[in-house]
Amino acid sequence: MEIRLHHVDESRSVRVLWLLEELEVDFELVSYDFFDKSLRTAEYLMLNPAGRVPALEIDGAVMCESGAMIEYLCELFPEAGLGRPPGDPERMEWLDWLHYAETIGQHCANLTQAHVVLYEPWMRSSTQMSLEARRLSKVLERIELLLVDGREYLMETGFSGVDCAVGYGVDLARRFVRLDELPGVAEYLERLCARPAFQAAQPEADARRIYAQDFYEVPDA
Ligand SMILES: N[C@@H](CCC(=O)N[C@@H](CS)C(=O)NCC(=O)O)C(=O)O
Repeated sequence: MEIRLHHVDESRSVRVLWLLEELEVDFELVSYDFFDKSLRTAEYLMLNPAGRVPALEIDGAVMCESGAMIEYLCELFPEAGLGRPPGDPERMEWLDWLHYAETIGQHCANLTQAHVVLYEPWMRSSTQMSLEARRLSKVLERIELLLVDGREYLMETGFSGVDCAVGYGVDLARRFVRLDELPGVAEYLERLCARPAFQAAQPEADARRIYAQDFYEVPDA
């Protein structure tokens, strides 16, 4: 089987790169720069007409949604035990968290646009940035509530593909929201960061990053 992942460091394609590392399968990685318009070339738009990452090729067929990629890859490699297939008691919960990753993702994307892309103060609104940060913090509370009883990962039975989806969002959210008041989330993130597959999905030391800062304060807030 030929698997090729089209990827930008620190973008949503990290979810899929991390999962592929967890699955320990062979794949080819094609990297792009977030800022240089390489996602807008005719060649890339043939793969994903929306000009977004990730794009995932599996034996020549292309997928363009990271959540669907996670579900599909977990089904392709069931022996890894990272999915919760139909009939599994955790199936409903697993799917719910898989899609919740985009509830986190939308706020992270809005905050990234405001702090990183709209770099001139006149382009952005601190009211909107502050609101987005508060909404992101609220969304993380759902994870805090789940982990409060000592659960280590989102599924009670252990680490799974949804931790790659949601965990990527938590790792990004910490750049916009202080985790001091979400100790369960902070510990969850530490647990995820310690995983070799998570580390393998991080940028090389000299890579051009989307995020130059560890934390982004809301200006004039
Ligand atoms: N729902 C999609 C969102 C993909 C997406 O928006 N990716 C962003 C990076 S996180 C992107 O490619 N942005 C580049 C652009 O908009 O030009 C997914 O989860 O795969």
